Amino acid sequence: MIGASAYGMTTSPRIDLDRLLGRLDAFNRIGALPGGGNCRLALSDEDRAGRDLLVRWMRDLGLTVTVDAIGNIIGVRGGEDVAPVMFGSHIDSVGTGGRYDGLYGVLAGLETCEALNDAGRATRRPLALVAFTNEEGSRFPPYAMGSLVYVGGLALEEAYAIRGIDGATVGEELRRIGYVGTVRPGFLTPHAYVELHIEQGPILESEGVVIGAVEGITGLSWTEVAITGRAAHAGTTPMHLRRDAAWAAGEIAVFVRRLAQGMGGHQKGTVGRIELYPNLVNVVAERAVLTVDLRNTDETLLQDAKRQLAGFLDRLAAQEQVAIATRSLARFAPVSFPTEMVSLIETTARELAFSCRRLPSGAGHDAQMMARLCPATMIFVPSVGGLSHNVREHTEPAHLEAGAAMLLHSVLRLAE
Ligand code: HGY
Ligand code: MN
Ligand code: MN
Repeated sequence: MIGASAYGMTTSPRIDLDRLLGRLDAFNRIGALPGGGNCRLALSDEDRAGRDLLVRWMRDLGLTVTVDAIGNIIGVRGGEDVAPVMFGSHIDSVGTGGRYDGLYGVLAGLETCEALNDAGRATRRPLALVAFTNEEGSRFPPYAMGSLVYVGGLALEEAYAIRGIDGATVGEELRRIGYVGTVRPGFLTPHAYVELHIEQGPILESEGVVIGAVEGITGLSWTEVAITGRAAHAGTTPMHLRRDAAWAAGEIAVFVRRLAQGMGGHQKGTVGRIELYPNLVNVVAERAVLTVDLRNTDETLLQDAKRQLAGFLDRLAAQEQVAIATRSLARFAPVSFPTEMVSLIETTARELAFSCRRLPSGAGHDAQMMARLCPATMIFVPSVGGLSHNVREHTEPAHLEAGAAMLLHSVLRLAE
């Protein structure tokens, strides 16, 4: 086990890796995909089943469980009447989800509580383990919706009214799965927030480093682009007379890729969704709806990327004589975590004899929102091949154990 010397202490609480792996296996039977991986889209039946299991496990450990009005699940352990240390992540997944994105941070939090129970260890500050609603944002944008509502960045009624990609609203689905809590989101103001998560990128693995002390989270812009052209016959319509929405969508996907490659650095650009109408082999597409995901850790550069995209869409509309309408689905500035929180992770890693390096997060996380409410930071562990949002997502058990030990000891340090 990595950092075994750290466990020379006999009285301190210790992570039980088999118990953590057992919970990951049990939980990942919910929404399991035939070829491996998971699909637990936010507010789906699979999400409900996961929520029910988590609530049961929290109660089995003696946590006081609260569900707030946006469905965030918070289990509180002991402590005096002072601000709690909050930690956790999300249990919803993307459609081609792996076994660890979000879930690992929540179950390592549960393991942290059970390790403290086993050691009979009380803490001065209450421990608040949270699973935020709809972190992924794939079904209902924006991402990190539960934590955004929790910190007051999105009104509850606005969140309830958001219509997802399958036509249902957040409010309808939250009611349908029975997770509209009575408590106001934000009812607990944490002393600090720590989120353990897989890196989902290649850096830690490529450098052989076990722990990432996350300095901050990228800025992000999600835009829905609706293109209206003219349906026409694929065989009889001369090429110069076409108003081809599919062709315009393809041009945008190429532009976004080249924009990100041209800017370099931390700039990312992704066209993840394209829907065509009527989507038939012999009809020039009348409509296309696509999404553009732009990210940069530098807000000025992200604004520049957005400006370049807007200019390109204007030119394309004129050139192809199509109408192009855009709608913002999410827009968050980059966030830097307080130095003292990042240093806390580095100090804990040193004490546990884990290699550690600072790095930014290219993925969005609930910590980006919680940073508005209290001092926040994240702990990363390596992703094999840097792969995530892919059913083959994997992290080695020794690294899962290291991350959980980091969470346990970081939380303990903050709770005393
Ligand atoms: O999109 C993201 O970065 C996160 O996985 N929701
Ligand atoms: Mn995640
Ligand atoms: Mn994710």
